Amino acid sequence: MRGVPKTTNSAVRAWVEEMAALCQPDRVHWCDGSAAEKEALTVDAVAAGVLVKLNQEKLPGCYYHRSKPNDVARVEHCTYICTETEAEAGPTNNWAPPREMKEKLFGMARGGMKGRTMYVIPYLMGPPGSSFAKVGVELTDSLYVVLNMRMMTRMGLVAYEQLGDRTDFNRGLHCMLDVDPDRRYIAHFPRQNLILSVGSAYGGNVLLGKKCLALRIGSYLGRTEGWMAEHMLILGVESPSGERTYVAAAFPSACGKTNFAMLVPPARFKDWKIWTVGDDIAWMRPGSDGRLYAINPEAGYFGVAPGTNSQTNPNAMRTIAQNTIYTNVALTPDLDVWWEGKDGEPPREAIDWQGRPWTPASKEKAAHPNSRFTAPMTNNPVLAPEASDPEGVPISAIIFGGRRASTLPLVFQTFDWVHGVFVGATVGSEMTAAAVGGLGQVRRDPMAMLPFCGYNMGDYFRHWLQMRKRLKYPPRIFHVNWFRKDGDHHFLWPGFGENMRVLKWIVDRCHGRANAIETPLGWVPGPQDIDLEGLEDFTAEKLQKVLNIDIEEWRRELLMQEELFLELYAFLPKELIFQRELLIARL
Ligand code: OXD
Ligand code: MN
Repeated sequence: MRGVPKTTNSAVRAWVEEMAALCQPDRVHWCDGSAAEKEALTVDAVAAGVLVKLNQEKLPGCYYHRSKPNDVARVEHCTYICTETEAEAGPTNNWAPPREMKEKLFGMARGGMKGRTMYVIPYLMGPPGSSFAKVGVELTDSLYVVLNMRMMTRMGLVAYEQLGDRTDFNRGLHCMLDVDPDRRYIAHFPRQNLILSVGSAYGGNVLLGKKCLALRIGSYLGRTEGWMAEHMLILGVESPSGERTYVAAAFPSACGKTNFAMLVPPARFKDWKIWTVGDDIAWMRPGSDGRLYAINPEAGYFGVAPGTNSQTNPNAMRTIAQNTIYTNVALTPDLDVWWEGKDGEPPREAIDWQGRPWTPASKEKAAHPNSRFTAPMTNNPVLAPEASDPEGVPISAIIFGGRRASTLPLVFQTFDWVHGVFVGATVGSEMTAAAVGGLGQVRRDPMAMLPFCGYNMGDYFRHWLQMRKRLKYPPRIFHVNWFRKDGDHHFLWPGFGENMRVLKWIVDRCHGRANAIETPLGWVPGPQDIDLEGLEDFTAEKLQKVLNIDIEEWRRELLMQEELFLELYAFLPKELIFQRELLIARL
């Protein structure tokens, strides 16, 4: 049965027909995105055991999901960029010839939905009516995907309205198959605007609007169309006088983008306000006034649960108190959820993320370190109304950052755009649980895009350099490190809401009203330039430590950076090699 098409767009209909003939589902369900549909599909998901209804008194509208233990994070080793040539994908991506990969994955999908339903998910990335926005159609056999995509994107008929009778939508096919890690592929075909995902049912591998379209395919389209798709949060800083300054920040996965995007200023800054535009992805393009404008293409948050509590992120706790899907956290006997680092005492007993009995005496964690919440952005009490502005917001500052126990100071400002691109290109970070493998090792993660750049990283740097020519008022570029530690492995900087102190310096620098000291790395705040009032136990000496630049550590850092540069050498813009020389000379 083919279901009733919810669009007259013949290219969409043809794509669904073709894929249904291939995958042979028993039914085709054309999603419309309505509230009634959500209700009905949620009932189906509970009946099928895909979702567990949580305690509705404590968590109204909330549900729980466990993925297979072999399927809990993004899988970079199974992620492919299938450009026409290997050089176009570049040395940091897995590549396979498009025809070969399509044959293989369509072969795997053949008959793969027998006995199942194929859901047709039309979705819009970006505000309706925005010239930034892109349409995708994801075909999936997972109800979990439908219900998550409904929060993470503007899903439903709105997407067909934006598309009209054009044919340039992203085609996405997702088949769970038997969720076998040996038969798992996330393949991107940028030239064809096509994504094929098989063998997974988890987050970034299967919610195709997010990493696959908004970043990998998006970055490729951005280069050809003259815009940028970046792994960045977007926030608005409102000063006591009502001035709003917008900032975009790129930190690698699970390094606190969601926390930063929802920051609650400490008492000292009570007249300041932070507004969230987005927490993970920014699409940016030059505006007619010469500034860089950004939208958040998403409509929800797929955030890391462990460590989220009313101290670290009170706005996230409010956001996920209703209408949220929790994945791979622990389940308590009264159908509440728990994770390491949640408020209060651990439950006396629980079911862990693998479905096994758990108590505080258990050796293993109750929640998977990469367990997640999915919530609509409209739940966020500090959602910026501009998040739905089709024009986006003008960006004054771009911030790069990583998780670094040493070497990188709390904050510095780069000398100019080209220097900023060099600093972004050399971002290093200790790996987290968001991707499989390598936990804790420092790896280079240029612009936090290493797992998400849909083409050659060297060309991506070149694109960044070229964007400067199209901007009359380029954003200032900064680098931050909230994670520096002392000799006893204690964090030197308190982080979270206190990051407001650093953010204020950044904003003031953008408006030309804060001082700084020139160092070999860039401009660094002097001892008086970060407001420490009300920050207990934080001395000027500690500030000096967290801002310190140690020349010996930097010599080692330069050698570590060399690793990436050697890998990319054949493709690197010479401006970056020159920036490296300049840094060596300054050091
Ligand atoms: C994410 C990630 O889920 O970066 O946002 O892994
Ligand atoms: Mn991310």
